[in-house]
Amino acid sequence: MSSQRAIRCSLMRGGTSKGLYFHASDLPSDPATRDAVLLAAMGSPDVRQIDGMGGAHPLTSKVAIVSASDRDDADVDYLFLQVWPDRAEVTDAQNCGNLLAGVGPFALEEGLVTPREPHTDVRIWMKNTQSLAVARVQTPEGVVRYDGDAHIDGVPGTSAPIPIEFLDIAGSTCGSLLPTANAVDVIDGVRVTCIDNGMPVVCLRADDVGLTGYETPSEIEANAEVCAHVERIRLRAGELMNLGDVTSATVPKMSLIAPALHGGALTTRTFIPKRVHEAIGVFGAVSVATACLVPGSVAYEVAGIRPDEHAATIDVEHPTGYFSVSMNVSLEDGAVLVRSSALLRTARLLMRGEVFVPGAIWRDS
Ligand code: NQM
Repeated sequence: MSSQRAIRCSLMRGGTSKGLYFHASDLPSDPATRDAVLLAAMGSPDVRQIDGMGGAHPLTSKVAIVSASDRDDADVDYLFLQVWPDRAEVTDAQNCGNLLAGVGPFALEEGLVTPREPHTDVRIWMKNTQSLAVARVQTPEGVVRYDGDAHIDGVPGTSAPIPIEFLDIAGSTCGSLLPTANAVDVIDGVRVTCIDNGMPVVCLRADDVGLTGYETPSEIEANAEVCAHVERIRLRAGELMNLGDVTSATVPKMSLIAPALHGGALTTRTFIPKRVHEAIGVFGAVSVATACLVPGSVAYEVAGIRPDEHAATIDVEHPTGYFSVSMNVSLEDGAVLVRSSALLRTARLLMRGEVFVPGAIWRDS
C-alpha cells in the first residue's frame, strides 16, 4: 500500500489566477482534515511551496471546491479557499472571481452540467458570499472551447470568452454596499472609501500615503513605511466594516488609486492585503468600479464619472493593463443601488489527474 493518498483534481487557470479544482466529494468533509489535506497538496507552509503544487504566491495558491447544487437557481456550488503559501492557514473568508471563471468549464468537463449548443450558461452559487453568478462557457458541439479571441490583461495571448454576470453581490461580506454608511471616512489622517460589492475594499488616494500610484508592485512592496501605514489603515477599516480583527484575514483589500494614465476611469495598486496584486482581483475591480459611481467617494472624485452615466463600462487600470466592469446602478434617495455587474474572464484546463498527499494526513476511517 502506498504511503501517499491520491486525490482526483484538475489544475486550471481561472482569469489571472491559478489553482486546484476538486469535486467536494473527493475531499474530507471535516473542514480541519480538508484544510490539512489542501496545505499538503499545495506545499504550505513554505515560501517556495517546493513540496506541493502551489506557485509561491497567493494568486497561484488557490482552491475551488465544486459540487452539484441543491438550489433551484443554481447548477453548481463553488467554495473558494485561499491557501496561504507561507502560513499553515486556509481561509474561506473571501471569494475569488478569477477561480470562478474556471468553475463553469470544470463543471462541464466533469459532467456536473450538461452542455448546450453553442454555449452553456452555468449558474454558480458562490458559497463564500452566498450569492449567484452566471458564467457563459463556449460549448460548440457539446465540448468546452478554450481557444478564442478574448484577451484579458495579465494573461498572455487570447482564449475563449467567459462573460460572467452578478446580480446580488452588494454587501455580500460586510452586510451593505457602504459598510460604514459613509461615502468617506478618515482613518489615520487619510480619506478612505470602504465598499463591498462582492469584495470588501478600501479605496484611498495613493498620494495620501506618499506614492504616485504608478509604482510597480515590487517597488511598493519594498517600501516598508508605506506598507506599514496602509496596514494600519486596513486594521482600523476592518473594524469599521464589520469584519472585526483583520490582522490575519485576507480582507479588506486596500486599493490605492490615482488618475488614469491610459484612458480608463482611474488607476489602481491593490494590496491583497500583504502582497501587491500584479493586476487586480475580479471582485476587487467590481468594488472599485462601483466606488467610482458613489457620489462623494474618494474614487468618484478621482474618476470624475457623473451620475447620468450609471449604465457604464468602467475601465479600472492596474499594473498590467486594465479591467473592464459593466455596471448598472441607480440612485435612490441619494443612495446607490447596484442592479448588476458584469465582466469578462477566460480560463483554461491545464492538467487533470491526481494530487498526492502523505497518507498520515488523511487516513481511511
Ligand atoms: O477579487 C485576488 C485574484 C484575487 C481574488 C485577491 C479575486 C477577486 O486575483 O475576485 O479574483 O484580491 O485576493 O484572483
